[in-house]
Amino acid sequence: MAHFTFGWNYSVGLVSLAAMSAYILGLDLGTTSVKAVLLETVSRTVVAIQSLPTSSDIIDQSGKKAKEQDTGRIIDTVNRCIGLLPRDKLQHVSSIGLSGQMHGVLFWKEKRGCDWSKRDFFTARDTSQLITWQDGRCSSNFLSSLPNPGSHLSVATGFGCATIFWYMRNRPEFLEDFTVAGTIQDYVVSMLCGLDGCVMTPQNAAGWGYFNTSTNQWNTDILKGAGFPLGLLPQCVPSGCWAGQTCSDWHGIPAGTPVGAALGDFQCSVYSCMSARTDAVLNISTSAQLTFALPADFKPPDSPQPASSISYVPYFEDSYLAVAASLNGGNALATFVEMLTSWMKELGAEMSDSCLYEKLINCSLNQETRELSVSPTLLGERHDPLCLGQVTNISPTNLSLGHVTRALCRGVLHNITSMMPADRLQQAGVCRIVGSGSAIARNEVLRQEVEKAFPQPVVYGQNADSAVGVAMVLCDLMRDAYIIK
Ligand SMILES: *[C@@H]1O[C@H](CO)[C@@H](O)[C@H](O)[C@H]1NC(C)=O
Ligand SMILES: *[C@@H]1O[C@H](CO)[C@@H](O)[C@H](O)[C@H]1NC(C)=O
Ligand SMILES: *[C@@H]1O[C@H](CO)[C@@H](O)[C@H](O)[C@H]1NC(C)=O
Ligand SMILES: *[C@@H]1O[C@H](CO)[C@@H](O)[C@H](O)[C@H]1NC(C)=O
Ligand SMILES: CC(=O)N[C@H]1CO[C@H](CO)[C@@H](O)[C@@H]1O
Repeated sequence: MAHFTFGWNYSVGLVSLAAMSAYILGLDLGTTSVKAVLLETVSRTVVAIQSLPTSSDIIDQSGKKAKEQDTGRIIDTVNRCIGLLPRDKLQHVSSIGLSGQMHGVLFWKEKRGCDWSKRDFFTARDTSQLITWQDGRCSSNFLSSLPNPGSHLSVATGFGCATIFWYMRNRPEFLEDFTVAGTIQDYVVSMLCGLDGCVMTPQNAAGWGYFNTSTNQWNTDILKGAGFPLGLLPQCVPSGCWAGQTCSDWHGIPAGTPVGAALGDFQCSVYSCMSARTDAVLNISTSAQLTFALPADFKPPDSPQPASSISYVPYFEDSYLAVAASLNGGNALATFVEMLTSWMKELGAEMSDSCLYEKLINCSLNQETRELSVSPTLLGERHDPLCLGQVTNISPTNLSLGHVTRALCRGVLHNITSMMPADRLQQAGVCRIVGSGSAIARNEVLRQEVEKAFPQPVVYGQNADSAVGVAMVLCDLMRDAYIIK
């Protein structure tokens, strides 16, 4: 296997970068869609962007809460998406970076996992379906029967190693058909480079469970003791290194183009909008996440901390991101709008969701309310699904639409800051909050609440985007302007 690490004196990409005005192809394989971007290396700007839904979900007929996606359809979508990018630019792609949905696992056969015979694009062959991070087959009883991981991250249903354990115990014959396993983004890297096996970065490996991020090694002793098929574990390589070079022309991208080992979609999304180490990223779309980079000497705890609302995921080099992830974000506001729309329908006064949304923002923009309190945990809590949303401190004078909308937006912010308090950010040296995500972009009341919730200045800029992020990582590595160094 060709394997080049990024060194400061030696970089494959740099040679071709100097030779021509070049682009980096960033590709993100998400849960519902594929996105491809071309980043111009000199200006570090996005010059083309395409995204297509994968429509690859497989309906579960087992009644066992399986969540699988059709690998062939995902690969087909990747090819169609790349095919929509301008061909003249694809011919000048100097490197390719991939990120994608984490935790999931897909199996294939060594050397046989794809077919390049239809020149220019490959089709999946001899692979399993992708068992995604949303797979629910591992019950809590099943998970508690597994050995304790030698990792600071606990193992959950939908995590690659848990899924492999599930097959090992429930359908061992299924595993016999395969010799290699990886995430969907690792699979695409293997195929593009014609690798025999699979290489995986700590960003993706940590999401499978049973991976020690201090040593960057799988928990082989623990897994071996439990009879786990160790041969399916990918080879671990550093985040931000090459996996190999393309073994064939691909939509005009010349054979021999370097391909980075696949990264995690979350880390790349953070990378796309965290422009200084002292930034924290607050991302509110359907759900909400608040993230900052820990100092270089940070060491994660030596065992899983299931009660903690903050988790530590590997970033680049030996650094970590602290992450608070809440289930509650734009979905709480969307539910409120849907509720009002349906009430109005019942009352015989119809209005579109978008018009209603605008009016809600208008009427709460200058509305203050301190007493009325909304706890928007509509989906329950991860550890307590029955603890649902609440509205408290209702008084007759605080019940206008403006009051309620304002209180709801404040509740969304209160929820995420209760998981990662503003003090904690200050202690960590965070100087600025970068606001991102569709809910923040469209809702000025939410932005006002963000600005009230943090003493640091808030900026709204580049939206968090994994495909852009993975291209930026390669661009910065080649220019030696790697932020994390
Ligand atoms: C990771 O491995 C090192 C070296 O064996 C060990 O000291 C450490 O406790 C392990 N970390 C976890 C979280 O188990
Ligand atoms: C922002 O939210 C989107 C959608 O939920 C998610 O895919 C992405 O990873 C998030 N990024 C960050 C930096 O939190
Ligand atoms: C915030 O939401 C999370 C669920 O995502 C829940 O676990 C937590 O308890 C909530 N906190 C507050 C104060 O609402
Ligand atoms: C919102 O307020 C602005 C200015 O006060 C007004 O021009 C606009 O029509 C309002 N929008 C709605 C949907 O009421
Ligand atoms: C902002 C606002 O109207 N606050 C009122 C909410 O209700 C309490 C109790 O009735 C009042 O004291 C506040 O003035």
